Amino acid sequence: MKSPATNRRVLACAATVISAGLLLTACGGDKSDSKGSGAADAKNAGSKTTDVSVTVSNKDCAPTPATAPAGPVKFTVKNKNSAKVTEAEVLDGGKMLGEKENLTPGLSGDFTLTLDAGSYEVYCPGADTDKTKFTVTGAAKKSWKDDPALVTATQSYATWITGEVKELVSSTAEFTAAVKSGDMDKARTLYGKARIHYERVEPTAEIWGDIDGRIDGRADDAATPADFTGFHRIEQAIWEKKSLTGMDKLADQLNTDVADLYSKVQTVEYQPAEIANGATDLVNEIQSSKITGEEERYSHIDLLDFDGNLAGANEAVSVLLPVLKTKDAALVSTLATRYQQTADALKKYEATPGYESTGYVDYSKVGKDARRTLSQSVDAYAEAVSKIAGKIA
Ligand SMILES: [Cu+2]
Repeated sequence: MKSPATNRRVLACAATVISAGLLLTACGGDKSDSKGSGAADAKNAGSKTTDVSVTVSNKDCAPTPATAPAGPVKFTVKNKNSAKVTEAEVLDGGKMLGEKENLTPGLSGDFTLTLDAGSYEVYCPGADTDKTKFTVTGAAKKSWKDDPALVTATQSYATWITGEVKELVSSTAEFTAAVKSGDMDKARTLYGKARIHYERVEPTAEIWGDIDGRIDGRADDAATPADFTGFHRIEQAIWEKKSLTGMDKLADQLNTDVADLYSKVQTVEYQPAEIANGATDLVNEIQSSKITGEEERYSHIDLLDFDGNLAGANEAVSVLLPVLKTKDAALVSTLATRYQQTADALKKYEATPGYESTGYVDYSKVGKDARRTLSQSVDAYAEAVSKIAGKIA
């Protein structure tokens, strides 16, 4: 089950992006397996959408109908009266392609996926029968793998992600060593050095459900105080409680969790539309949890996270540019302009060495109007980034 931390973030995105439910997903190691596209993409723009309804209940979440022809499938999820089953996800071999969540009794919502022939599952955590098979029939479509430029794009993205997570592992080791030795000053400046690597790759970490919650969850997401772990738990100890007592175990667990992430990212194969959706997620992250100051509420190093999210989005966009140029040159130039405007807006807050050596000022000192200006440039960039997935698939 996904972490509440992730739930809240996805919910925060839902207002701004249609593809909010589409986290960056990955298909397994089987190279011959071409099914499972995570995005409502352009290649099927002409084909008819199949409507599938899913009612979540304490008992199950069986889809009706249980089969669909390959192409766009719109899942409408309803919760009539279940207090404990409030979401439904579509899984491909255990990996989530799309979802609708936070459906309290009486609520409904939908998401659309373009699905290739194959066997999927509709999953509703908490129900007696929590998984029901969903079959997509028809021939497998022409694959993006036939386009060498897209293959190159996905490979360079994978290489970049792996490199970032490797640095996450080493910078987290340095940070947690300072925490365990009780060196408060060192811990304060090493915190951001590790955080930025996580913020660059966050949508990838979200592929594996609760790993993101363990590493990056917030106090208000945790079901019990013991469930509040990871970076933000230690952040709270440093900046709010001003004591590192009891942090040893949490530091060890954080190292284990980022090492786990590192071993997982080395097995991922990305799809082009998913890289594009990951970029959208990152830009929306800036809007929903950095501009608000929500994420780094104790340390106020939000501008560094902003930098990380923006760099992660820009990397995802960059690997797709060679292909995008051949499809929509105007969008490419809009992206470049709006990225630059966002980067320039952030640059205004650069400082050397900066607050807690982050290279930026203390975000709690950035006023309301200034935050609004930042938010406007992020919004414009997000709007352009959200168009990429439909162009490259
Ligand atoms: Cu985060």
